[in-house]
Amino acid sequence: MFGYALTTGDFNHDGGTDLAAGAPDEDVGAVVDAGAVSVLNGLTTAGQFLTQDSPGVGSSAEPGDSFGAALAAANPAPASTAATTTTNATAVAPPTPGSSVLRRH
Ligand SMILES: [Ca+2]
Ligand SMILES: [Ca+2]
Repeated sequence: MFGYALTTGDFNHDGGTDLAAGAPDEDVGAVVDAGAVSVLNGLTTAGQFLTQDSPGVGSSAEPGDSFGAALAAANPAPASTAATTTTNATAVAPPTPGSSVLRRH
């Protein structure tokens, strides 16, 4: 279910607000209900498709993970940002089951 959870933030620091949309019942390959998060850039047509298999997410896609069921945006000051991947938005360790935090860097 695309858009089950939504959050916004300027994840790539380009000045435009971006939209993150969770799809917790998305299958990742053969992994049922692993979940995924799509990040839509507000200024360009570029986007990202994140699953728990994506670099920097810190887990792997497993059945029933429901990644993207809840989303929160974290926008730390650039100087304090710890970039762990080359992607613009990184979903980090979920504070609660099924949730995820998108952190810009
Ligand atoms: Ca942006
Ligand atoms: Ca997992």
